[in-house]
Parts: sequence; C-alpha cells; structure tokens
Amino acid sequence: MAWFRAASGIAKLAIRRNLAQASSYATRRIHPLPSQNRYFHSTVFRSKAQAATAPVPRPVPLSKLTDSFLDGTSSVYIEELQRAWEADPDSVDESWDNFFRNFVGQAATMPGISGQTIQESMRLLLLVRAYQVNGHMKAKLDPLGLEQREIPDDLDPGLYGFTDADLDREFFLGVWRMAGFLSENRPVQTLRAILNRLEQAYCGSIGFEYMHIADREKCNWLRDKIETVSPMKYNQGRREVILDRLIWSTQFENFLATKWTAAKRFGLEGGETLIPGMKEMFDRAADLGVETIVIGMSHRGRLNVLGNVVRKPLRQIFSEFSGGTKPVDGEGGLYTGTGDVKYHLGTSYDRPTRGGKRIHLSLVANPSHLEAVDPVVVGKTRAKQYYSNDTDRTKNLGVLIHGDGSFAGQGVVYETLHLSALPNYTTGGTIHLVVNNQVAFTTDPRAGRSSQYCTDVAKALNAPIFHVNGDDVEAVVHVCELAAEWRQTFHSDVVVDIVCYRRFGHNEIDEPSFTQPKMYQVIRNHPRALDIYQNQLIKSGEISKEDVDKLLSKVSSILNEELMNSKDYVPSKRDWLSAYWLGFKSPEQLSRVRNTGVKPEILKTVGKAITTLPENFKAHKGVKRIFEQRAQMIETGEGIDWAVGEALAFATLVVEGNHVRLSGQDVERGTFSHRHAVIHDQETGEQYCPLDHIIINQDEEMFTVSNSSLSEFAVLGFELGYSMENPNSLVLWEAQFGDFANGAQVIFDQFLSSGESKWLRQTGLVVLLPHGYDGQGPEHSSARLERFLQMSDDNPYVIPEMDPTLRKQIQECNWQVVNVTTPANYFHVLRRQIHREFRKPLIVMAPKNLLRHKDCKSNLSEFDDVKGHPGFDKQGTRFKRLIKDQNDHSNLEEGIRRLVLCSGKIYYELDEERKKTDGKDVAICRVEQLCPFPYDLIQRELKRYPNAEIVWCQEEPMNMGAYTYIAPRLSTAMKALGRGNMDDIKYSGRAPSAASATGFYQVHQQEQNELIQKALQREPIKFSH
Ligand SMILES: Cc1ncc(C[n+]2csc(CCOP(=O)(O)OP(=O)(O)O)c2C)c(N)n1
Ligand SMILES: [Mg+2]
Repeated sequence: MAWFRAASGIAKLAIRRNLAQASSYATRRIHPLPSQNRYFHSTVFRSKAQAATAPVPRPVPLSKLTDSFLDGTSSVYIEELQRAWEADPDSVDESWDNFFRNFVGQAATMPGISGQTIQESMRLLLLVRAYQVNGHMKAKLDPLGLEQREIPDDLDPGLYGFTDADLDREFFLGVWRMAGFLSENRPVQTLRAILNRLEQAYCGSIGFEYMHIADREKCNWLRDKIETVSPMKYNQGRREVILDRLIWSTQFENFLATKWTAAKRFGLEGGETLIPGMKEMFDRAADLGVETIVIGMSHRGRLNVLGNVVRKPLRQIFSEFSGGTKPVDGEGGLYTGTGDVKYHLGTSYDRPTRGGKRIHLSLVANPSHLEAVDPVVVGKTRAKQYYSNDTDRTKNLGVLIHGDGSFAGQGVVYETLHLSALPNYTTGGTIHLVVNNQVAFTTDPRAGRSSQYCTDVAKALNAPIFHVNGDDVEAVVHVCELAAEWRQTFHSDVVVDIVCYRRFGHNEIDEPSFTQPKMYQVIRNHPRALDIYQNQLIKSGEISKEDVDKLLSKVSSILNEELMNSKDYVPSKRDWLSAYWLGFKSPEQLSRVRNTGVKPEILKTVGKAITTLPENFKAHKGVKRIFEQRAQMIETGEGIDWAVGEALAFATLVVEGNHVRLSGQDVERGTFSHRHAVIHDQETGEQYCPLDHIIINQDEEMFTVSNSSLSEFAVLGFELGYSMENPNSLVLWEAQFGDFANGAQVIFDQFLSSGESKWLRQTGLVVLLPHGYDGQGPEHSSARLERFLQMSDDNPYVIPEMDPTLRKQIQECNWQVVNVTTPANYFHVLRRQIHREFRKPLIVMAPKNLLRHKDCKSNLSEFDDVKGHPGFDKQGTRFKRLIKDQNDHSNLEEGIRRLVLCSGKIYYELDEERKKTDGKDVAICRVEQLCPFPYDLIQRELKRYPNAEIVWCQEEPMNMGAYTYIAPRLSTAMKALGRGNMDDIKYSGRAPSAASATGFYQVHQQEQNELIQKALQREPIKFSH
C-alpha cells in the first residue's frame, strides 16, 4: 500500500497529464454537469452498467480509521476498489478515481515523504478552510493598532493536532475541483511553508471575506487570486505611479489646509490611499471595458475625489473655496438657483486612463443626508445602460463611496443593495468603497453598530468583502483592482472596506480629543501613509530620496499655479446640461405651451394594440372581460376609464419615440387591480404586456412596467436617478398607498423638491400617490397632500405673469402637484411632462375609487386634437388646470349663489348631492392643478360668478389637504378682483385632526355627509372655518 503515501508533485503532475489525455476523463473534468456546478445539494448519477462493475462501498466505522488507515476493513475495501479502478478507471466513483490518480505509482521511499495520514489530510483541509473563513479575523487591518480582536481558535494548528515537530514535514493538499491552496496542481509543501503562505494570504494587510458566498465557481475564482503561489508584488513602474497618486492625494489636502485654514472641507487625511485605490480601480475597469462610471459619495474626501479622480479643474475648486460658486453667463441665462456648499456639488469629466483609454466620470450631486444618493446613482447607471444599449452591463458602472458609520447605520444601504439583482433594476453590480475611519462624527463603532464589520450588511447579497489596512497603499490598490475584476466577471456587487483613521476632527474646526482622546494620542504620532510608502520604497532602493522630493515639489508647484489661475477663473459653460439635455430651457427661459392631444387615427391604432390579447393567450376570465370592455371603449370612443386613459398616454408617448418606465410595488397589475399592464396566462404562467407591442419591433425595454422590491426610499431614489439621465422619457414611481411615500421622505425633501434649485439638474419624474377618503381608516386615506403643497415654492401673495405667451409659472416653481379627476385630464398631464421644453417633477394625488367610478369616464374625443372637440382651443388640446362647472354656464352667471372650489374625488360626491338637491344655483369647479396655483383660471371663475359665496371644500382634516395652501392664494386672487379676503373663504371639510382619518366607518360616513351638506347648504355659511 505504498502508493497511498504522498509523493513529490512532479511525479503526480506527470500522471495527471497522462490521464488528462484520456478523452473521456478530460471531458468530464472540463464540463462539469450544470447541476453540480450550480447547486449545493446535487447528486451525480452513474450509469447502471458502470454501477454494476464497481464494488459496492461498505460503511467504514470511524473507529476503524486508525493512523495507518489502511488496515482492517478499509484496506480490503480500498484494495478491491483499486483493482476495479485499474481495470477500468470509470468503474469507481469519481472521487475514488481522483484519489487513485493522485497517489498511484508513487515510490514509497522518495525523498521528502512525510507519511501523511488521511486524518492529517482531513485536519489540514480544515485548517486551510479555517483560514479561508476566518483568516480576516487575524488580518492586520487597523493602521492604528488599537483594534482588539480575539483570534478564533480554529486558526491554531494545535487545534488540529499539529505540533512543532510537524512543521518541516511535507504535505499534499490537493482536492478535486478546488482552486488556490487546495488545488491539485500545487506542489507538496512543508507545514511551515503552508502556514506561512496562509498567513500572508489571509492575515496580512487584507482580510478577505468571501466564504459566505454559496457559489463554488466564484469562491474558486477568488481563491485563485488570493491563494497565489507567491505573494502579489507590483513592479517598479507601477510603484512609481502609485507613489505619484498618493502624493497628489496627500498634498491636495495639505494645500487646502494651509491656504484655507478655517474652511470646512471634510478632509481625507488618514484615508489618503483611497485616491490611488480609486484610480487603479477605474483604470482596471476601463481595461475591462467600462466606459462610464457614475459615482456617489458623501462629504469625506469629496473634494479630493473631485480634483484628483474626476479631474474637476483644480482652479475651479480653488475658486469655489475663495469665493463660492459663481453665476455663469451663457446660453442658459444667469439662472443659478440657490446653489449648494462645495462638498455637495456634482460634476462630470472625461478622464484618460493608465491604459490609454478615456473614461467618462460623473459624480452625482448629493445632499447632506448620508447614503441617500446611493439609489440615485444606481438608477442613473441603469438609465445609462439603457440609452447606450449596454445589454451586458459592462460599459456603465456605478461606484459608491460610503462612510463606516453611515454604511452600517442607514437603512437605504440595505434597500439599495437589494435592488442589485432584480431584473429591472440591476446594473450588473455596484462597487462599494468604504472609507472606514473607525469613527462617525464623535461615535465609536461599538456604539454605532452591532455587527463586527461595518460592511456586514453586504453579506446578505453574497458580495465579497475586502477589508484592507488603509496604511498599505499597495494592498489598497490591489483590492481595488480585484473589485473591478470581480464586477466585470460576475456582474454583481463587491465591497472594499478601507480601514483607516481620521487624522483631524469630523471637520477641520472640530476637536476630536473631546471624545476620542486615546485614539488621537496614537494618531498624533502616527506617520502618514505617504511617509510609510516613500520610506519603504527608498529603503528598498527602488526610488531615491531625490526623486521623491522632485515629485513632491512638482505637485506643489502645480497646486500653486492652479491657485494663481483660480483668481480670475470664470466658468465657461453652464454646468447643468448633460448631453441629452441640450436645448432644454432653464427656469428663466421662456418655453412654449404645447398641444398634448393626439391624432384620432393614432389613438385608435394604439388603442387597439393595448386592448388586444394574443389569440392563444389564456388570460384569467376576469381579465379577459376587462380587456373586452377596454376594446369596446376604444371602438365606441366612449366611457374611457382611468386605466385606459393612462395606457393611452404611455402608448402615444412610446409611439412618439419616448421611453416610458413605471415602477413601484405591485404596479404591473395595480394595487387596486385596475391596471393589468402585465397579464398572466392561466395555463402556462407566461406573461404578456400589451404596451410592449405598440410599434413594430419595439425594443423590449422601451416600455417598462415593473413590480419593485418592497422599498420606497431606494426605489423612488432609483427612479429619480433614472429620470435625470435623458429628458425624452416618462419615468413614474407609484406608491402602494400615498401615505407610504413618507418612507422616501429624504428623496422628496432633498432631491425632488429642491434638486433643481440646488444643483441645476432637472427631472420630469412623476410620482403617483393614491389618495382619497373612502372610510378605510387613517393609513390608507391620505397621501399627505399638504406636505407636497407646503414644500411648493410659489409665492402665496404674488400673482405671477399669467399670459399664456409669457407664462413661466411652472418653470419657476419647484414642482407641480395635481389632483386630477378625469381619465382624459390624466392623459394630458402625463403627456404634458414630455411635450414641453423643460422638465419638472409631477406629484399626482392618484385616485382609488375613481378607477371604477361610473362618472369618472372620458370620451376619446377629449384625447385628440380635433378642432371643435372638447378642450380644443387655439393651442390645441391641453391639460386642464381647472375644470369649470359642468353645467352650461355662460361667462356671467349672476344668479349663482355659491361657488364651491374643490379638488379630487370629492367633486363627484358634491355633484351627486347637488343633483339630488337640485342645487342649480351652486357652481362646482375642480382645481385639477393645485401647484402652481392657476390664478388666471380661478379669477376667470370668480368673475363668472360675481355674487357667489366662495367655499373651499375638501375631505381632509383642516390641518391637512390643500386648505392651508389654497387659502392665501385664493385670497390673493380674490383681493386682486376686489372680492374680499381670507375671511371670505368658507371652509367645508373635516375638523383638524392628529390622525389623517377616522378608523370607524360610520364616523367617516357621517363626517363626509356633513362636509358635503355644508358645502351645498341653502343658507350662507356663517363662519369662514
Ligand atoms: C442621515 C444623516 N444623519 C446624520 C448626519 C450628520 N452627520 C454628518 S457626518 C456624520 C458622521 C458620518 O460618519 P461616517 O459615515 O463614518 O463618515 P465619516 O465622516 O467618518 O467619513 C453624521 C452623523 C447626516 N449627514 N446624515
Ligand atoms: Mg467614519
């Protein structure tokens, strides 16, 4: 049984080569069965014929497996197996085949033979595995050396019975289908050498965490990179580049610190190796096919990234330090918005790479709210992929830079990570870089998170995590490159955790020793990463001190030169238009009002396409009925309901070449089972989306409707980022119920309502928020209309220019808020988003019971642009900002005693009650667009009813709904006409309330009844509220 002993690698390799030439064997090895490859629990069945010749394995009790192993039962069994194998290698199980191939024919007396036993082999495997799983726990990650971590027992060779006496014995580790240490083609090594290399690979400056990844192929890929035969080493040329980049990163902060001592810049000192790391990552990504990178990051090191990585001109950065951002004259006018602090601004540039390519980098503007920009970056990346036809998602990459505190603490991180593999949201992997300076403002990690690492959240995604000591610039560069390779190979997320420190306070005027005295004692005496690296290179003789000094002085003279140039720096072009946005107007440029009606033939054609199902498609009978009714609506041109109105808007926009994307929870069917944008074959489960079949050879993604993950913050952020890429797209996010939108409040506050003003970036994103009081309790009634109106920036006391040819009211406002009541008006407001020369967010209070309301119907003639049809005027057919009373009122109705103004579905209830009570002397007008306030149309109605008492009717409580927004504006409109003031606006609605609605249905009905009665009561309303 001498062959059992492990022997020299050379002999084994020769055998392997011989065996590999036998074709059946080679094929099996090269093409593993897919089932084996993909799933953990898999069984490989052998053919019956083979099974018949193979000996039937008998169980061997462990007690029998002695050190010499091959005695007793086992040896008999193995001898039998060996004979069978010699006769036909295919007759035994593959694992035994492998076993014999490894060991057969070796001379027992070859030099270096150690007498490796099967137990030792198994223990050694466990030891290697322990390093793979837990090696990172022993890695030297903390540059300050303050970290106290218990080293897990399983990294101790003694645990496996190895002693000093074993250190110079040779062992063979090969395991079938393994990479790295355990691969079969590794030579026999002494235990000492194995341990050394394990320590180097897993416990040096890099802690690799990847054993949570279930996919064997991915783990093997990583093992190949980590467990190399000898440690990775950069050549001199690369080292010089790394040094140069580290000098730039360090000098940049230094320069700002000396020139603007009191300015806040959230410096990168202590984490300067981020810059060479990022640059290498981008170079490597470019080598591997990436053309565009969208970057999101917060305050820390942002200016350094802008200057050194994105290459925003240094003179511009310095000029902003000296005097802030300056208004620019040029094509877009002087519009500057409110501006923002310099460490929030975004920018984009084309940057050459080391490999001689060019890569387009854009850093997305972001608010102070940490991590809020994450989904925005991912959405923008996805949009770039769509527009550049990047179907394998290898040309456009998203990179997010996080802080340790925020990565662990902010929920949106998890929400964003969970979009990463969803078919309609994936971007083929985001690279995450954490600047882990081991403190968040004044909070220590032990108070800031419960997990060991700040990156543990990414394990949920099976992302590999590379922790790296931020003082070891080469290690940082190495893992950054590796991250780029991972992303381009596996198209999934990867995390680099740069463990560093923060040399100064949270910002430059903050005193860190108040709260971290010990840490800062160490930091004060700690050398900079640059000093460490340059000393290392000088010591090894790779670079001379003089050369280092030359590099240092070159960088500082360029910095000084740029400072000089910054004094008269004038930005040459407006920074807010990206390529697709050329020609779009700024808020101060006049833009034309356009017709949103559509030719009747087109309406009929697309109407047919969206109401026809494929012949053999077995739709649910309820859905089939709905589609038959829809077809009927198009056919007759009558009774078009909400869903068809919406589908017509989408379809006509698609026909005109626009991209339409609707996402949100359950939007495919629609929360209220009304949309049915995707239909399921009841027998095959196959899906059909009628809106994918509007034009011939329609691109699959041109119309996209997609159920999202159950997230508001990340999904809304994603769609916002998506919408910012190209103006020729209608991007919509729908909340399940409107009140859930507050889960995404940061996106509304920080981006949607104020993004254009702060960062000069437009978006036409549409937000659909189901709203309306149906007696379903506090949580499902209100989309908190008041919040959106309160954030609107139109002045309540100034009537702007309202002449249609001069009007810029919407352009000057931060967003539009509508509560639309007819399918046709919904159609037009959606189309208006695209048929204009600027983009503005649109908040829609979407209906619930109007989706099926018998009166909430429109005729096809209201959608077209035919002269004489309803709604057609000089400019064509358009969205009605206000719908006047439906009775045939003339321009002057002196007999009308009351004008009830309202918005949304309460209109239908008021109208019904008016019919019941024969209230012919009451006019009811619908304010369809609440913001910006339609002063012109309101005044038109005030003039029409000169004697009418003016009532604002709403179903929301007084402190909610539109009342507080409407009242001052209506009063401004009234005052201008001499029709009274605030006291003359009579309120009919619910009383102020903490909860948005009652949970008792009967109370709801009673309240609803009372507010309707009050709005229509015969006698004048005594009090204004
Ligand atoms: C959502 C949010 N909460 C609180 C803050 C206030 N804040 C600004 S920086 C900071 C600490 C961030 O720590 P970390 O993520 O570790 O980044 P670092 O500043 O250490 O680079 C805090 C709490 C914020 N900007 N955003
Ligand atoms: Mg931190």
